[in-house]
Amino acid sequence: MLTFYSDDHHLHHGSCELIDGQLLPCFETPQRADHILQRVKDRQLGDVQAPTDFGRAPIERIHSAAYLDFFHGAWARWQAQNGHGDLLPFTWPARTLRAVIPRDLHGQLGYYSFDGGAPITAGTWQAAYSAAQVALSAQQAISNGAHSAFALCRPPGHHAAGELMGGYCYLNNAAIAAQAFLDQGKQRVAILDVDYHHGNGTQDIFYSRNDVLFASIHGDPAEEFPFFLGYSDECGEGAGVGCNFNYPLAMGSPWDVWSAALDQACQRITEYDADVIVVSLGVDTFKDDPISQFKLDSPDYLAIGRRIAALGKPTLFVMEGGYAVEAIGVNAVNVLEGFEGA
Ligand code: SP5
Ligand code: ZN
Repeated sequence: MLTFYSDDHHLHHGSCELIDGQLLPCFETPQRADHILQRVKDRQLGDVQAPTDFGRAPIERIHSAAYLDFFHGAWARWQAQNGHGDLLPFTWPARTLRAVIPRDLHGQLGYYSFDGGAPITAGTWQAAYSAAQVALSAQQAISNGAHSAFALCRPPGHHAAGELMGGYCYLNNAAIAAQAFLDQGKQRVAILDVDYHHGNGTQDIFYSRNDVLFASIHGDPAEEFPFFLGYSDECGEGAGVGCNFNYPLAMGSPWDVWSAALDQACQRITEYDADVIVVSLGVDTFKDDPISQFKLDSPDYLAIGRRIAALGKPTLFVMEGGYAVEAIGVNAVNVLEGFEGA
């Protein structure tokens, strides 16, 4: 399997995130992608290629120009104010407030974000832009005939909506790639999100459409981030009714419970008869993940790959979460090796 990867991810290295009432060192670190790349090489999964630059147009199919302009320019504005440290939002237009766009930098940051977990640093835009190009390049490889490809994206993307960053995510790499498949002539794309957290951004982007099916297995949002989306009664709206499937699972869920949900999600994808599958590949379902509460073990990831392969469709794997850094390479690459029948 071809892997696409850019060193630009090192340009994004946030200091802290707001978590459990504290500013803690970011769990989402450059070492994550470094470990995955090392494992890809150790296992000789296949060639590793740098991305092609497809420009901003395919990103604008998912994110508004206003959002991208804000994100692109935020760091320079912060420096012009002699700001210290990373940019982190602290006020959001929650219920009872107005969704106006203020003039102030932090006002706009609150408008375009939903949590205090996605710091903007000097290199965040470039890292996120390159991650989107990594996803688009892997998408292109499949368009050109490959049966599968791995987009080793960092920062991740599935929490980012059209005009919203949060949950370590800025640009929705999986959604950008899915839209590119459609723009190049595919009729139906299925996105299977196996990250521990609900892919609220991806769900929102495609919620009223029937050309993208979204299926997500995740910690029950009644008890887990992102709390405000990802419940089982969210089935899509308008033309998208019947194209959104959430499988929220209890804290502590083990492999047998998780894999039963995977079977259900895969059954829906089979019924949908997608032309191509995009997997939002988070491995924060691992038993030793520092911020998550499922109990999957390393061999289980081989079984995930085999189950996805049984769908028999061209498949694009897009890296999302996973914070047990020592195991992240083994777990992520196990999915890919399981898919390839290793
Ligand atoms: C891409 C991705 O996986 N983003 C996840 C963002 C999660 N942010 C909130 C995490 C809250 C964890 N709370 C438990 C802390 C344990 N001390
Ligand atoms: Zn996650």
